[in-house]
Amino acid sequence: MSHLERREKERQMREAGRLPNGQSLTEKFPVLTYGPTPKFNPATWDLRVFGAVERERRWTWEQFIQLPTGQMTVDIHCVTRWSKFDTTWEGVMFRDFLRELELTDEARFVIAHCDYGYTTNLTLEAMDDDDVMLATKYEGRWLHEPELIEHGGPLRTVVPKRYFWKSAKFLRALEFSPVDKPGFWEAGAYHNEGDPFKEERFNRRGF
Ligand SMILES: Nc1nc2c(c(=O)[nH]1)N[C@H]1C(S)=C(S)[C@@H](COP(=O)(O)O)O[C@H]1N2
Ligand SMILES: [Mo]
Repeated sequence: MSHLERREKERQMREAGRLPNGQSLTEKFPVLTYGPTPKFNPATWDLRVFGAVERERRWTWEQFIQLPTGQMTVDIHCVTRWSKFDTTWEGVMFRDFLRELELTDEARFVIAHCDYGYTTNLTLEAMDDDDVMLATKYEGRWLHEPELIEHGGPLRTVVPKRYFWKSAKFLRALEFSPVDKPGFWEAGAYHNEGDPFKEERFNRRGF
């Protein structure tokens, strides 16, 4: 895509309400990970659910991939100012996953816990949306394949209505919490909500 073509596409997407202010279009898929990429071992991998639930739960890889899956094509927006349109993901829709659980009345926040300690927080309200997914595939290919594993294999959340740092790669546990727990970036300079269309990039500490 030439420079002029890109500018034209950005103009169209902004007019269509799909390109937030301060973002520009990328055709690449940059990798942004703080720290190393974990190795995936299907024999030992698990996904845990704990906190404000009637019963703590655990899925092995074999069990997790038995869950019903869905597909979605969405735009993603990174706070480092790139946006990528029409990315296709497959996995367990978060709303379907919630039906597997029994939350207590206290559950108000969802904290995603990843390998190597990365965390990110969102309200249950933001997570309980029809475009939030626990994704195992990108563009039809497993995220744990070597070419894609840096993008969060074998499992990541995808939360299209928030900046992409809130889409947790290498997901290993979901904590339902009565109180908010600012995550890895949110505890620093990043905004707690991170809505790209409101340009919620930084909090008061980061301006
Ligand atoms: N576990 C984990 N998840 C993470 C990150 C990380 O460092 N560790 N980085 C976040 C950030 S800042 C972004 S922009 C996206 C990048 O996803 P990508 O590498 O697939 O583009 O993942 C998010 N999820
Ligand atoms: Mo990011």
